Amino acid sequence: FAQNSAEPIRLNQIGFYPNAQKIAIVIGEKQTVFELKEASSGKTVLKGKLSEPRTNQHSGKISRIADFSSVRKAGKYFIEVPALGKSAPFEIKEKVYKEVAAASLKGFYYQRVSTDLPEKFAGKWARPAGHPDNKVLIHASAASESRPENAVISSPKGWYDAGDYNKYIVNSGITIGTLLSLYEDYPSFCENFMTNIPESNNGVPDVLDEALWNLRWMLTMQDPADGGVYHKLTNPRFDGMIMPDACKNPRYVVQKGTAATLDFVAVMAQSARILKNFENKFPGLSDSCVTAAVKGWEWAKKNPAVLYNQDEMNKKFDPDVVTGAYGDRDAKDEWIWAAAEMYALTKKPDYLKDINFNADQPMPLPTWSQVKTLGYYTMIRFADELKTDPALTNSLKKNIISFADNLLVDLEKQPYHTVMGKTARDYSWGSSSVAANQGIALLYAFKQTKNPKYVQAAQGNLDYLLGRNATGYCFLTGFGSKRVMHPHHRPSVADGIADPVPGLLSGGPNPAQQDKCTTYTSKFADESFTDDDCSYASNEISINWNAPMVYLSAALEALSEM
Ligand code: 9MR
Repeated sequence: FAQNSAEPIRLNQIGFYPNAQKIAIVIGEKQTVFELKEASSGKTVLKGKLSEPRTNQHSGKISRIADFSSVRKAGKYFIEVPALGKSAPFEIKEKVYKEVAAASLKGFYYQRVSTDLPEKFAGKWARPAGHPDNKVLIHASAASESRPENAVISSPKGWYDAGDYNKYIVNSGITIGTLLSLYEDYPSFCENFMTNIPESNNGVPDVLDEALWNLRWMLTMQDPADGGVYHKLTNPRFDGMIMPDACKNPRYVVQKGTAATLDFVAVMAQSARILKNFENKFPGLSDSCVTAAVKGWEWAKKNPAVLYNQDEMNKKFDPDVVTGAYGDRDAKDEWIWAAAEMYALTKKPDYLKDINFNADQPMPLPTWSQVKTLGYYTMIRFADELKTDPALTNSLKKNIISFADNLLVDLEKQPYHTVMGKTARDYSWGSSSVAANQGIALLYAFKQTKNPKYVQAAQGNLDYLLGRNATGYCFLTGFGSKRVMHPHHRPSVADGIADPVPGLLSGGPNPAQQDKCTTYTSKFADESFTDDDCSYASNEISINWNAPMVYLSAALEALSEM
C-alpha cells in the first residue's frame, strides 16, 4: 500500500466493529462512486454511491462521504474510488480497538520516571532509569520553616509529563482522575485490560497499577508540615533532546498552590475510595490517601486562591523557572472537583456546603485548567449510593446531556462527520484531547440515556483520532498506515530507534503554531499539524492527552462487549 501523499481517502486506519457506523471521507467533488474491496483478493464486496459534496468550514475543501456501514462481515478491506486511488487497509472485527486501548495505557509505562525500562516490558525501547529525583531542592518560592531554600527532599517516580521530563501536579491531576474514572465506570472490563507491565500479575488491574506509579510520586509532593502541595517538580529550564539517563540538571519543587493542592485532594480522595477494595494488596495505602486528601483540603481552606503565576514568581525568586507553567487564574473549578471527590469518599454533605456547581451554566469540556466537569462525572456516578439531593443530580445530568446534544447539532453536515472540529476552537493546543474528551462526555450522556446515538458520535471521534481527519494521520504512535513518526518526545528523538515510542497520542492540529516550525504545510485549523519533532505545539505528546485516549478506546471496547 504505497501511500498517496495527498491521502484522498481518509478513514479510521485501524477498523470498525461489525455493527458500527463505517465511514470514509473522499476528498474532491468529481468522484461519485466507491467500492469496498477485500484486501487479500481485491474482490469487490460493495459498490456504493458517495454522498452529496460538502464544503469544509475551515479550509473550503470539498469532500464526500463513503458509507459502508452495511458491510458487517469480519475481514480486512480497503476502499477504492475509481480514478482516485485506494484507502489504507482496515479491519472489520470484534474487539477491534483492543490493541489501541492497551497500547495507549502502556504509553504511560514508557513515561515512567526513576526506573529502568527493561526489554521484557519495553521491547526495543528499553532504556536505563532517568531522573532518580531522590535529591530534589526546595526552590526559594517554596521555602518554609521546616524546609528552607535548597533543603533536599526525595520525590521519585511519577510520569514524565509529556515530551519534556518535568512532573506537574496539575496535569497529573486530570490524568489520574481520567484513568481512575475509567476504572470506576467500567470495572469489569478493567479486570482483563492487560498491558504487560512489571505489576501485571499482582492481582490488581493494570490501569490501577500504572496510576499508582504516579500517585506514589504525588504523595511526596505534599509538604507534611502544612498539607500544601508543590505546584511542580522541575528543572529551571527544559532538558535538551537527550535520553532521561543523560540528564543531570538540578531539580526543584516550586511554590505550593491552591489548584495543585485541590487537584491533589481530588485524586487522593478518588484513589482512597478505590484502594479500599485492595487493602490486602496495598495495606494502609488507602488510609494514607485519605489523610493526604484531608490535609490538602485543610490547607486549601486556609489558602483558597493562591494561584500559580510563573512570571510573578520569577520576579521574586531565583533561579528563574521557565518550564511548563500550568498556571491558572481561577480555582473555582478545582474546588468543585475536590469537593465532589471528598463528598463521594466520605459521604459527608458538608464538603458541598460552600460549593456552587453552577449546573445552570453550560458545562465546560475538561482540560487541565478546567476540571469542574470531572466533579460532575463523579457526582452522577455515585448519586444513588450517596443519596444526593435529586435536584442537584438531575441538574448535573441534564447539563451533561445538553452538552452532548450540542455536540450533535449539525453532525450530519460536518465534512468529516465528526463532532470534533465543528468550530476552529476545537483545534487548541492538544486538540486530540478535545476529540477524546468530547468522546468521553458523549459516553456519559449515553450512560444516562441509553441512546446509542451518543456512542456512535463518540466512536466518530475515535475514528477522527485514528485517521478520519483533515491531516490524514492516525495520531496514536505505532498505529495506522499514515503514522506519526516524529513526535516532540525526547526519548523518541534521542534513542536512535526509527519508530517512536508507541501508544502516545500526538497533540494534533493547532493553528496557533506557537513553535514556529517551518514545516507546517497549512494554516487551516484542521490541517495545522506537522509530523516534525520541532513541533511542540502540534506534535508533542502529553499524559493528559493519552488518558482520555485510553478512556475512550477502552470504554468503547467495554461497551462493545456488553
Ligand atoms: O497542554 C498545555 C497547553 O494547554 C498550554 O497552552 C501549553 C502552553 O502553556 O502548555 C501545554 O502543556 C505543556 C506543558 O506546559 C509542558 N509539558 C508539555 C505540555 C504539552 O505541550
